[in-house]
Amino acid sequence: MIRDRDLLDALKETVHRFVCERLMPAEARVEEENAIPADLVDEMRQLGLFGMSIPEDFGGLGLTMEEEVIIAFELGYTSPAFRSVIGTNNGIGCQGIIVDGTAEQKRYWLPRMATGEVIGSFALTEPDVGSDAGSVRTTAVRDGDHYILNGTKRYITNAPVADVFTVMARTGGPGPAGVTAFLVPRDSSGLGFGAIDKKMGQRGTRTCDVIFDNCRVSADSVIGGVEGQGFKTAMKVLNRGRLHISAVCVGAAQRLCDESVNFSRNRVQFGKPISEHQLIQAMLADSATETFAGRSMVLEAARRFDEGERIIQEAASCKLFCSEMVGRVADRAVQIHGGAGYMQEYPVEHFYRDVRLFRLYEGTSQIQQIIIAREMMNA
Ligand code: COS
Repeated sequence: MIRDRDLLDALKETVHRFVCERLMPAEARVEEENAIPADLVDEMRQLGLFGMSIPEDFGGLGLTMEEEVIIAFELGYTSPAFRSVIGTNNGIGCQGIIVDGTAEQKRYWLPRMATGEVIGSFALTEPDVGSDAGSVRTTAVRDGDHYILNGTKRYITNAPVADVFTVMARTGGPGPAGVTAFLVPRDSSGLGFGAIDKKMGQRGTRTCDVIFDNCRVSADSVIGGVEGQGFKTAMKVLNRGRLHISAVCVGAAQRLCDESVNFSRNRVQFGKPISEHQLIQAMLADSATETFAGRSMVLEAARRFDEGERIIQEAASCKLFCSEMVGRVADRAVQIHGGAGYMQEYPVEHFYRDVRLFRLYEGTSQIQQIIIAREMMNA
């Protein structure tokens, strides 16, 4: 749902200019330094990007899902690490509070998350729990007005800088019904962090273990105030997150198409630009077609999400198709660049590594297939 086309176009144009003029020129530096320059993070704050999907009542831009994916197409056009800085605040790091939080939790956390003063993070994955999210082993035991948490969360995006964590921990019996979601502030006693992970790509985005060693949080940090709802909260957060990630994949695919067209126009072989060779054109055409398909399905699913439809299957289909699609597009982009595509001076080299993550996080491609098939059987 688009509430005001002119306003959205203005925001899209502002983000487009910011991406082209400020973020793209900094991509090589981010690769080199494995960090996002602080002045760019400040500019993202000023543009309101930390609060894109936080409701206006709490100081955010309150974008609908359709509006959000249109902006995510733009953000996906540059290194995914830039989007990741704001990603957890708009997505998995704050959506638990938005969808299931108490009025007090929303009032306390969301306004500061919307400005980027507070960074949120989402802690579900564990050393022995990834795809089987209902089996979390981190425990939370009630102790008077508090809970005591013990366990380890793994590969947690933005954990090194986050101020508050949405943590799924076990308060009850086995399986999804025994999982409760907590809001754990960084300064909680007994909260520790592992070394920063050394990743294949997405340099500039930091992940690490989050370790709970008799970590003490107040009882009112249970999201929604009810035990046993944490798995469902996580699933609702992921339904939305999967649409957002799909849009980022489309943005990256568009960039890879544009880089490929640009390179192939300038690279001369056999006496003419390689863009005039039909085997190169075939690769360009396949990439453009798949990008268009991804864009169309994400827009359609986002529209239906805004209309209140159950889009579990569609969100999983978007995540499956778009994350696999951008992998194919990145592969072709490297192929079109030839040996140059393997060199770090061309952006396709880091995109090739960066986009690999999209098929893994917020549910692997195989998990999306399972979700899609289950929804088909249950229809
Ligand atoms: N949206 C809303 N509710 C959902 C849901 C979704 N996508 N998926 C499951 N639920 C609900 C179910 O309806 C069920 O509710 P009831 O108890 O009222 O019937 C409850 O949650 C338990 O669901 P289910 O029995 O399907 O749980 P499973 O353990 O079988 O779930 C999957 C399996 C694969 C769906 C789940 O573990 C999953 O999504 N795993 C991937 C996790 C992931 O993305 N990890 C990445 C790390 S986070 S960056």
